[in-house]
Order: sequence, then C-alpha cells, then structure tokens
Amino acid sequence: MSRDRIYVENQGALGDFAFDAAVARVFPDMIKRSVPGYTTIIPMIGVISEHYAQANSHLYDLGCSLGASLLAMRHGVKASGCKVVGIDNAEAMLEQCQTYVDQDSHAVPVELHLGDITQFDYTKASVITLNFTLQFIEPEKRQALIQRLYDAMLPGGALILSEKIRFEGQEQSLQEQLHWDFKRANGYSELEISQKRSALENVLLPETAQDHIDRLKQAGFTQASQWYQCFNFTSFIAIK
Ligand code: GEK
Repeated sequence: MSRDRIYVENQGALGDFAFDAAVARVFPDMIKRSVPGYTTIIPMIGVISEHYAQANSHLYDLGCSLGASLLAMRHGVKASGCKVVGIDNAEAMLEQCQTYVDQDSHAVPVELHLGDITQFDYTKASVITLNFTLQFIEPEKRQALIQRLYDAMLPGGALILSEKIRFEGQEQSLQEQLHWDFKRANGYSELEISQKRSALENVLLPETAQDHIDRLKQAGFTQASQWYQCFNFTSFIAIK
C-alpha cells in the first residue's frame, strides 16, 4: 500500500482538496491514518448489510472511492438476487475501484457508475451506505439527497451514514485535539496536519450529530441513531 505523502512538503498556496490520481494512489493509507474508527466501521458495514439486505434488492454505496465499504457490503450480503451498486464522481478513484472489484471474485454482482450521487436514479434499495461522503455534498443539497434515498428504499431498509461531526461549545476543541493526536500517532507531521486541514476547509463541511438525526427523521426514517463514534467521527443507522 503506497504511503500518503501528499502534504509532506510545504505547498505554499494550497488549493482545495480533490479526489484526483495522486489521492487515488495513496487513498487506503490516507483514510486509515486520518479517520479514527475507519478500520472498525468497514467490517461492521458488512455485518449491517447482512442483517438488512433483502432478497432481489439493490445495495448502494455512495462515494464508493476504492471500494472498501462496497466490498464489505458485497461480502456481507447473504440474501439471494441482490446487486451492489457503487457510485463516485472521481474518475481516478472509480478506475482503481474497478480494478479491486475485478480482483475480488465473489458471486454477488457489482456495478460501478461514474456520476453525481445527488442525481442518480435509485430503485429497490434495502441497504444504502454513505461512508464519509455526505460531508462533501453542499449542505443545501443534503436534505434532498437523503429524501431521494428514503423514497427509493424498501420498507425495513437501512441507511448507514458515517460522518465527521462538529460539536457545540468546548467539546469541539476537545474532540478536534484528540483527532490531531490520532493523526500524530499515525505518523503525520504538524505541517501535514495543518496543510490537509486548510485544503479540506471549504470542501468537507461537518454538521452536528443532531443535525444529521433531524435530517434523517425529517426525510421519514422511523428510527435514526448513532451506532458508533470515535472522537469527531461517527456512524448513524436509519431504518425505514
Ligand atoms: C470508503 N466510502 O472507503 N457524487 C459522487 N461521489 C462523490 C460526490 C458526488 N457529488 N462528492 C464526493 N464524492 C469510502 C470513502 S471518501 C471519504 C469515501 C473521504 C466521492 C469522492 O470522490 C470520494 O471518493 C468519496 O465521495 C468520499 O469507505 O475521503 O474522507
């Protein structure tokens, strides 16, 4: 696995973070060393998929990147006649994802689509995963996307939503500091941490856990709760 060295050197004027070829090359290392809990969440997406997949339904992974959550879903599914669909709008990421899918021999079919998750035509969904993807969507488009997903979901279906979150008051700085400690413990320098932070500033827009729960309830989900949290990274499950 190639090591993430993207922000090792001083970059001067920093552009916004983008999921380009350089990121695709190091992405597994980057996300593992940057997102507390990622290595726990991925296998649990498999467990949740097994529980909620319904026969002859679709399982969607929105913002599938290189396919970690997608392949966990594929291996979790035990119901018959299911298809796993991955969508991402970053060409370099999806190309690499296709390579990993091709190397993964498994009976459950996988379909990959290059496109915008806010425009996709979802149908017959029993499990939908947004594993650290909604945070990259413009906030004013988030409610419409969640509504679109709810409407395409079968009764009893599950939405898995993992996000970086922000907190009210002093807890924000406490959790943020612990996140940076996590990154230091994983070998990132102060320069790497601060440059990555600046690059993500206009691109990754976190909300509070309550904002997410309220949005899920507003869309119609009868149950919406956090099933996992590590510092300022969390995962929700919502049931239709
Ligand atoms: C994992 N789920 O490894 N349409 C489609 N894709 C998008 C859009 C959009 N509008 N906006 C962002 N993306 C993965 C990790 S990464 C999270 C997901 C991270 C895609 C973007 O191209 C990227 O691949 C993904 O969402 C977010 O479990 O890097 O922190």
